[in-house]
Amino acid sequence: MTALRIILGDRLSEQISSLDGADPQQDIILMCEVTAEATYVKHHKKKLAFIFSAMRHFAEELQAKGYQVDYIRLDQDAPLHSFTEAIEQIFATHKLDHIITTEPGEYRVLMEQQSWAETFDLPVFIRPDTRFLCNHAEFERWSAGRKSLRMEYFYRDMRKKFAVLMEGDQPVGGQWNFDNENRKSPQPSFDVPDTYHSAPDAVTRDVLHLVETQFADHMGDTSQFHFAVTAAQARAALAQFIEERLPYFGDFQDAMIQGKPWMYHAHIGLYLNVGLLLPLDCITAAEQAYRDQKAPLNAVEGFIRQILGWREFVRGIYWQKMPDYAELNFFEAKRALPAFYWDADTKMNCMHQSVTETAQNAYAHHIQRLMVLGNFALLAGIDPRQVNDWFLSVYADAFEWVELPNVTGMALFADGGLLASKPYASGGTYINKMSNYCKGCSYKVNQKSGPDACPFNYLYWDFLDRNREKLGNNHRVGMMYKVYDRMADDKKQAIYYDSSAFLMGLDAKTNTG
Ligand code: DLZ
Ligand code: SF4
Repeated sequence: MTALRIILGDRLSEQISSLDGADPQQDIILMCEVTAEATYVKHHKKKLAFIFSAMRHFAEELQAKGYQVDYIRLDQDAPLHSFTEAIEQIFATHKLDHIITTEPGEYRVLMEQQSWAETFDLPVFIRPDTRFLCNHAEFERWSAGRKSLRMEYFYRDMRKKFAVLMEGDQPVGGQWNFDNENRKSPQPSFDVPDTYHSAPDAVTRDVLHLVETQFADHMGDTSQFHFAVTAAQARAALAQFIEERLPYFGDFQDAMIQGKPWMYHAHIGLYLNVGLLLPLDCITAAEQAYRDQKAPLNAVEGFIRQILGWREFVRGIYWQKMPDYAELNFFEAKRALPAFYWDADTKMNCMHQSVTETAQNAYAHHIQRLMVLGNFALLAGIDPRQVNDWFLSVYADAFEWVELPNVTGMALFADGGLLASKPYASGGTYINKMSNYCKGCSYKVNQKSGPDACPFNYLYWDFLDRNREKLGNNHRVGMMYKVYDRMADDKKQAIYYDSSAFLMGLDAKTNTG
């Protein structure tokens, strides 16, 4: 029995289930670069280069181990459009009995995989993605009968299940979560270590050329490409993070400093999400650093929570709630995404810096994404579909299973509170506390109204006022309504007028802030 084994661009691990039991002599492994995947949203150039280069390196590694890999490139004479077309091409030259693949990271692709049995009249085996630490059945069991789903309880169960940071049945340090220690303000004088750099080799240089020629109108450029593109390099990137940045990761997790895009974050999400790193390897390395007294508990716990808790949790929600989840729009937000999400042309310095760094690096750290870029979209009432497409295309680590719940659920509260207990809305004060952006801004963060006032300030109150019907009963927001209701009428009016003028300006694209 000869199998066609399919490996998609975000499943680049020898542990991937579609390779289980593979016969290197007989089976054909198919990997394909296809235009549909590169363009269904216009992925950032560095993201495309990262995925294609990592795919080509992985194919070479499999070939060196004796596997027969049929690798379809986009820079061949007639590039292929879709996965289905690529399979058709293989069947034209090979006699194969069945197809084996691993479930994808997107509902859209799962639908495509499920159509293959009929299209090709063959058995198709879609195996579970065993790289994740919580499978679908376990997540169903955990979530069954719960009124609301909160990551914290899920995370505690995962800590116990994998005996991570545990002393017997108790959490190390007597607390599950040290987030309250993780909000220190930034010091611009910090000498933040640089992120991992790997020089592009011949394979990567080919891919960079391909991306520049075939995807010239996508965001970003390909200069100074430095991502890891093999598992060995990704492990080096992880080791560098653990050694140089993990000790400070917790304290300054929410800090933003102008001109320092990488801060003390790990920048390994892209490697985890395509399979160059495995979750337990990252968790074990961080825990070891704590046990060796090389990093404090608040940093290590915070990092582990992202991988063992949040990452698994959002994936569970995604598969449980799709396809409806992609359509949710709790606030009925309809505004078009402003052009400055692409060209950074805005006077709001926090937005300008975050978009500029996104364009340069296909990366922004979580608090820029959440508190600046996501928060603005929430306050301004931008259509969740457009916000999701933007986040999905511009970040190298973004695949729909992780991007959609983070944006729709966490940043936009467009699921009405399934994922978060209240909208993550904030005015300029919090951005000012956690960054030095406001110092270089044309707007004044301390001004609440008038042409120079920080737009986040009035938009925050206007957002609450606009959505009272939907949020008024949320007891975590109730306090803020009390503050608003106590404001003098002229203050309320100023909020309304400033917000209306600003939002009309956004719509007219004359005043983009
Ligand atoms: C994101 C992406 C891109 C840009 N290109 C490819 C590709 O050419 N070939 C491929 O196999 N996968 C690619 N991917 C990832 C897919 O779009 C999709 O996110 C995953 O296959 C879902 O598991
Ligand atoms: Fe952003 Fe407002 Fe600060 Fe300007 S003043 S950087 S718009 S928070």
